[in-house]
Amino acid sequence: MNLIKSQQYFTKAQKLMPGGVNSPVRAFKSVGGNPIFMHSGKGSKLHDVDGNEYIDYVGSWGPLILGHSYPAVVNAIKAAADEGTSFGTCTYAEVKLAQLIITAIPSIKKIRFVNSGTEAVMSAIRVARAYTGREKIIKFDGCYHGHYDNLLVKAGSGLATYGIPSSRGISSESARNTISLQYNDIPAVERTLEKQGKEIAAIILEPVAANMGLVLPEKDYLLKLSKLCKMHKTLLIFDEVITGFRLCYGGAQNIYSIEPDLTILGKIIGGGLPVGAYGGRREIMELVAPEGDVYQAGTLSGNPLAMEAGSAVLSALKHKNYKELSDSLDDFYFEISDVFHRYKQKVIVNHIGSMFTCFFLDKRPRNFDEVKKADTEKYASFFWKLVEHGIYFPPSQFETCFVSFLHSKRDRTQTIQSIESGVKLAKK
Ligand code: KE4
Repeated sequence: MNLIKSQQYFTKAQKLMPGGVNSPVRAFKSVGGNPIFMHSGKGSKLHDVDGNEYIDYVGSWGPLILGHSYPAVVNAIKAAADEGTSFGTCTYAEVKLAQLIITAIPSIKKIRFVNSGTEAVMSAIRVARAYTGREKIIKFDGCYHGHYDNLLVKAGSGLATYGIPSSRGISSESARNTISLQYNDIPAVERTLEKQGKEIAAIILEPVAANMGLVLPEKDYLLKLSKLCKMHKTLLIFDEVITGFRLCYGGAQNIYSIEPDLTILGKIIGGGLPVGAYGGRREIMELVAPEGDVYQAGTLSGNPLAMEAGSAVLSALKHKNYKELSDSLDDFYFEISDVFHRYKQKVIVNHIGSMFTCFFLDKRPRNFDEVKKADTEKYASFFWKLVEHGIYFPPSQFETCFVSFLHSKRDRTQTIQSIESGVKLAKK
């Protein structure tokens, strides 16, 4: 397979940027080899700089539920750009996107746009501390909420990929206020709230965990968390940066019928442009400056191109049939599992809607400790066999695959065939 240009570009990139990348998980370190440089995307396909084509299951790590270069999104960005790229003023584009999101997610009464999920998480934690007058935060091992100092503790995504529980450079002060517990372990939350409830401002989690690979909440887990938060006057923050508009036209909260106090959004609501957002109960969000005295600001927050891209995505998603997509994928996930089963490969396929992970494990993982037992070497070999067959999975066992509305039945058939070819090779 010709990856010459990617290798040349990576050699140059490594001289210019740390690890040659602008985000660690792109560096392919956990799967070995050099990262593939992509040149363009169309629908479900990616094209690299050497002319190879791939069926893409990364989707820019979640934003591209409508696939690459979705015409309505591209046209919205072009039209907005023709009017100017940024004004540093109010624009109607922000109002439009805010209205679409607030109509789709009832728990969000007011919303603030920022430029990344990390920025949204930082700001939500700040306003939660201001609202409760408390400092401590509960998070969960393997959940990832961006590279915010306070939450880079036993985090997932790139930290899990590199097996680093935290990060250097984090002050002991900022980590001191963070308690990280096992996901899906209600008794641990009960014990912690019993002991320290009066100090805990918020519990933050991914309602469906996607940064340790895909791990689903167990029955009533989210409901029990919500009840415990109410009992201890601790705020419940759903980080829906991935799940927002991924599993339905709204948040995972709409599916599980839970109303968190605050919600974090990103990825899909920006259609591939840099956007994050936090929002929730009116009395909490009204603490945010300039209405209140919790300061948060951003030069490019609410950028018109990103706002118009987001509105184009949500306007298109309003008419998409999420259930049909999910139902059409049940056979796909079954066939993937069946291939591994037929070749006696110990692989568990966790899936929900258009999200899935192939864990090289023999038991369905419920939390980060169990996920960490996955055979990352086998995953790495599997990843490269798929690349050779024109299939692009995440370059990490601890990330989630995403299917778009643009992936065709033919794409799925080709993927199954490629997985079977790869597994057959692995058996030799
Ligand atoms: P950003 O700051 O990267 O926009 O968002 C941080 C974030 C917050 N919350 C959740 C649930 C997230 O998944 C993320 C970022 N996701 C990772 C991929 N799993 C970003 C990929 C990367 O770091 O390059």
